[in-house]
Amino acid sequence: MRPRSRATLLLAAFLALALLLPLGGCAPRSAPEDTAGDGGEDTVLLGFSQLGRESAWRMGNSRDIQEAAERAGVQLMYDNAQQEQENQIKAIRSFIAYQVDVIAFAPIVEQGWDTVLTEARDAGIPVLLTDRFIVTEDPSLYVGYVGADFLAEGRKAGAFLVEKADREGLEDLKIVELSGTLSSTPMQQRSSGFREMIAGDARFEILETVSGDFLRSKGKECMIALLERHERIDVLFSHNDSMTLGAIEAIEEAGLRPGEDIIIITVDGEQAAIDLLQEGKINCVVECTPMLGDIIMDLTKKLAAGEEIPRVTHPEEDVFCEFDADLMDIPPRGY
Ligand code: GYE
Repeated sequence: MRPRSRATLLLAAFLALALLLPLGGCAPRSAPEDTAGDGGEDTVLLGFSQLGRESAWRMGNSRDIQEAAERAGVQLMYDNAQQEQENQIKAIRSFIAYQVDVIAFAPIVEQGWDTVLTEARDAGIPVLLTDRFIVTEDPSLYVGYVGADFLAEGRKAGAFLVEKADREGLEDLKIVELSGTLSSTPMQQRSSGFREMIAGDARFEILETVSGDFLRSKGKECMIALLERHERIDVLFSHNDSMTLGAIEAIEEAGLRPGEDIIIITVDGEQAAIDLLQEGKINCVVECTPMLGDIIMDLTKKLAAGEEIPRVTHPEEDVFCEFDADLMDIPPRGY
């Protein structure tokens, strides 16, 4: 049996005290309901492997998961893999050895998980994918996925560009794409969704796609190289805000005006990107929320209780762009 968390003990003490103290009425009081939902049970132990610290999105996601675990009274074993798949595999193995109730992880890439996930399944520990997908021939290696719909995000980015071209009568737009980590789900699906929306439309041409690995520093480096290689760039589609922030530095250092000389479309919605959207330096921000913690804790508790969970859970996500009437009223993003 695992030790109860402090929150559970405090709640139990509070309930015991509440039962002993009369609240003023004359009728005998019945026992209060267990509103926390975890009274009397063992604390649920969740092993979570985060992939790294590459972006503000990721930092926000890590913080949100840790805070949500506390709120939910879930005991969290947290490991950060510093951008290495090998470290994630090690962390998952240690969660298995520790016999956690549930394992969740954000897979850095899609391939290469079968062996370790088979070990988890053999140990009877349910595995929840968060944030990114894996590719496997054995779908029983994970019980569900919680995270964004990346294909939809790519489509929203493409739809914005089509709308911009329609509204302003733009033609012959030369596009460069800064992609995320190769072989990661958001990189592949954001690309596909975007291409789907502009396919067959002669107004658009993708000149080149380069990977900036979701990093601000690489976003800048790549943009410098792209500006050197291409005489004219009209549109930048960047797979995350961190790379976009780096690219904007490069664009400004080259004497160009982001948002005007180059249309900028980005994904995530971190505060710094929203600020630049409001300043006119970014034209469209497709939201991808890192706030997955509460959903993860909810699903974790269900799995620990042996309940079924949906195979796929997507959070609700928005798009913010220069055409929005309420552009200046976007609430603080928290990441
Ligand atoms: O867009 C990016 C990152 O997997 C959705 O990873 C995530 C992406 C996010 O670091 O900023």
